[in-house]
Amino acid sequence: MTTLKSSAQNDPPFDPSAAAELLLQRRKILVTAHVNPDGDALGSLCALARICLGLGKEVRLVCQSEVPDFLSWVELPCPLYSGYAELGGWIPDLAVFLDCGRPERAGTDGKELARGNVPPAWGRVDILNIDHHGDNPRFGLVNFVEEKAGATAELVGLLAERLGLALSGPLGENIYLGLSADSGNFSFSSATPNLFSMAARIVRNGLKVEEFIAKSENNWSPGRMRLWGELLLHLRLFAEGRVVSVLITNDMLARYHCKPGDLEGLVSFVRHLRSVDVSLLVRERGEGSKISLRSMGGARSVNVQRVAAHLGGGGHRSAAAAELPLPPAAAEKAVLEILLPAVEEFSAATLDEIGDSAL
Ligand SMILES: [Mn+2]
Repeated sequence: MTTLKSSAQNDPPFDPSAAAELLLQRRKILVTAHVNPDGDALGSLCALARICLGLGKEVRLVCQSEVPDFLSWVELPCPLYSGYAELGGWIPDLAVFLDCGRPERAGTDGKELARGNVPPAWGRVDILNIDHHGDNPRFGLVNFVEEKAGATAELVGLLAERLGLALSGPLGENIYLGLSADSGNFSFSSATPNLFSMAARIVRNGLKVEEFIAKSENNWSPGRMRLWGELLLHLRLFAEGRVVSVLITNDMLARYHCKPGDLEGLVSFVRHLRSVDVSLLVRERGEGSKISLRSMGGARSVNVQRVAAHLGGGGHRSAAAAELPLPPAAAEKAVLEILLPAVEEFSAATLDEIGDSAL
């Protein structure tokens, strides 16, 4: 007899009950997500607002940066504020942090709130922390933090269902956005059976996949396409092609009338190269640079979270980022100094493994 087993099937189910209970107890809910929101952050943000509104709560959405162009098609359920100062006399009795591996990912307001520094009239504001970053320091009163969740939206979806809300209509679409964004359109190792079955429930509830892709993916500007063309033309390979690096300056963005959001997906795209174990994107930002790293995913991948952590950043095993106070070329050099030995080490370890299993 053959027994089929997979680690994913054996994962314990994620339990949203403590998060659901806390949400039910509170009335005025502030919901925030990380700066420079991606599909998971914005999808989770909108979904959580819809959950709160569905429960008859008052809700305010706060994100310290604008909705990027590539997500401008997402319909917000209520206004999005850029900071607590804009909330006027409105005082929350709960703050929900979404997709924030650290409180400061929500910007300065989020960082101060987590430290207990809030406007004097507010008093104490408890935090519900919903996230899937392994290095999340569990800064909430309730922490619904599951590293094995493929997206924060997966956790928000479970929370909605626990509260009796079906994942359909705009709520279903918001969750689907988060699931597809963080799983690379269902292609990374984060595309787990649980994530697929939630996506299937949403499709069963009426989401039209083709229409979703038409508005979420097939919406590039000519400038964005040409920018990618130039960047791909000049990508560089290191460690016998196991590392690919793309460097972007503000001048290049300006030349093609592009914004940083137009780079969304590029760091994953260059992994299409056959030889590549890790992709690196270095982008000029302010006085310094933002670096993003992706590895192939899975248990046998290079752990880029560790590389990012060396540089003061964080993230997941196969997707991580950091900010460096260096111009792009110097930032790339600093990353490669840590990354290349890690890739060499990984190759040696993998060869050992293959050698062992061949015996
Ligand atoms: Mn996420």
